[in-house]
Amino acid sequence: MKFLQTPIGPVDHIDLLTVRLPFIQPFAISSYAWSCKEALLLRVEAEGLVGWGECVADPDPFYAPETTGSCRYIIEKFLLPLLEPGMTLGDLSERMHKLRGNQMARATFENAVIDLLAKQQGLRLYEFLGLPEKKIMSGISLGLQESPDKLVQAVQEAIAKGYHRVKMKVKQGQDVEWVAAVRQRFPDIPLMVDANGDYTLADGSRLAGLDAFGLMMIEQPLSYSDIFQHSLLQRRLQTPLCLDESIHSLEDAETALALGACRIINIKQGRVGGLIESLRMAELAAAAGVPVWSGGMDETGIGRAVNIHLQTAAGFTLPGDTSETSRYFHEDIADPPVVLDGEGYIAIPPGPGIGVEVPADRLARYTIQQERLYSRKG
Ligand code: OSB
Ligand code: MG
Repeated sequence: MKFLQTPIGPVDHIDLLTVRLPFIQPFAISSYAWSCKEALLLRVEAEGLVGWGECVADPDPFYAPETTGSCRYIIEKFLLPLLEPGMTLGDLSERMHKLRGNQMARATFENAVIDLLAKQQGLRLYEFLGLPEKKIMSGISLGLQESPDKLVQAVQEAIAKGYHRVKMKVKQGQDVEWVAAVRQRFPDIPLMVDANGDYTLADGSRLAGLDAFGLMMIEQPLSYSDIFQHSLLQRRLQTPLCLDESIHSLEDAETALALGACRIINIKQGRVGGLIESLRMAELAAAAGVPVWSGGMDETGIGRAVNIHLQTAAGFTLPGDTSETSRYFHEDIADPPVVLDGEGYIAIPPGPGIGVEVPADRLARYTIQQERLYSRKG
């Protein structure tokens, strides 16, 4: 990773914004339902160039322990003070690694700095990371639906759009029969489920009932903090397990692979502390012959762009959860929006750095709080 040697120059301003964008429809998983996207945005400015970092933490701890509140605190008190002019990106990354946990906060800061450095070099993010250009496969994550009919309808729309695979959320009491309804109508589509930790090992036979449907994988069936029990479950199932919530670092990925707790890993750059850790994990998985894919946190166009660039890395051989902007938002804060081409692929956004722009009027419309955390001139 040669880009780790890039020196970080002086920064003029650092601002932390909170944005709130209404969802077109609520997004429900087994543990919670969100009706809007509320996120922290970190804006790092130097000589007129702006690096953006979107924090994937929610205001609540129902997907992960981190929250917008905890991330704000960690960024301000423990991350920004690490920055010293003249240090390299690798130095900063090493210092950030001394913080325990708080991966979402770390990713926010790292992403903003990397975006700024790429823009200063006039490089697109994937180029800065030393990755090759490629078209990105698309996938959609359908939240829990009101009825099997509505679910089948939503799958129908996703397939018509050209998505390369469909993920459906499941939970206790809303699983096998719902998957059966989709499979009956679409026997061959690449299909997977995500339980967001709603089951225990005692539900093993229920989960084994999913083996009949030729799913690509079952994502995070057991607790958000478990790896070992997933390894016991995996032995009882034919369907590959995929871990999301319980993987926060390269070491977690090593543990999961060593135990056989999953055969696929969902890499969310925001959940694992950023792009650098994500690339290490992708390398580890590729060496082990384990496919990875990029998850999403229903990000605005800023985080979505980062996820797109990341998927140019080797190892990302499965479609991720990057879906079109228009299925979440009437209007996003970033341009251009994510759209699928005629074959269901996603293009890498065109500009330097993350490649999307954040028009000031658009941003102002959705900003509910803003704070200057640092200014060089006092
Ligand atoms: O488990 O992958 C998940 C959204 C919020 C919290 C957790 C998850 C998700 C998604 C949506 O599945 C992915 C996306 O469309 O960005
Ligand atoms: Mg998931």
